[in-house]
Amino acid sequence: MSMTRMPSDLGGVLPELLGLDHVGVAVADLDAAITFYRDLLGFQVVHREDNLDQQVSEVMLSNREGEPGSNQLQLLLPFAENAVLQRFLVRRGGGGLHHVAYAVPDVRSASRILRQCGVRVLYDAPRAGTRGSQINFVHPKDTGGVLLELVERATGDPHSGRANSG
Ligand code: V0V
Ligand code: CO
Repeated sequence: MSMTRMPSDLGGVLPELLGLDHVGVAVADLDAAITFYRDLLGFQVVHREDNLDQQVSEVMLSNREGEPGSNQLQLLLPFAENAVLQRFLVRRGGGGLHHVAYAVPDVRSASRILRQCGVRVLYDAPRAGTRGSQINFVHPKDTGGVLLELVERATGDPHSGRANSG
């Protein structure tokens, strides 16, 4: 970890962290992974999307379809030209835990606060994430080894706990 300022110096960081949004798992075979999580563990596929910006095919699964935004697992199959994720797959022997995503009400402000703490937030401006969300990432070398994603869910997203909680 290489934080230059600790949260206590700033009077508390991310007071409105909404909780876990999803866990991202990189896979080399999407169908095999879906079969495992759906048929063995009882997850349901709740969303599929090709994200051209991130160069991944994504499948979101959940085992609590009625509960908005909870217990989500994101399977990621990199496009062939996604060199970074392809490298990750090779290093992890064909797949592995890739990132943990947290929901925040405002990804710009969350990114700014984290940057003020000295951690590397990857994008200057948020980018397009799943289901119309806006996302940013914190470098795994600044989090203790886990790539951290920040997600601002789209307004009205039926899976958004915030939108549903009024
Ligand atoms: C790389 N490293 C990781 C890692 N990826 N460590 C933990 N978790 C990961 N996911 C480590 C790697 O083992 C090396 O450690 C070091 O970082 C440099 O590796 P690299 O192969 O040279 O990787 P980089 O630095 O080129 O790229 C790593 C970053 C890249 C994090 C910068 O993955 C990135 O830009 N990620 C953000 C975008 C993304 O991940 N998109 C896919 C999800 P050693 O060997 O030096 O110790 S898209 C998504 O979630 C969406 C759309 C959504 O949720 O809506
Ligand atoms: Co993600």
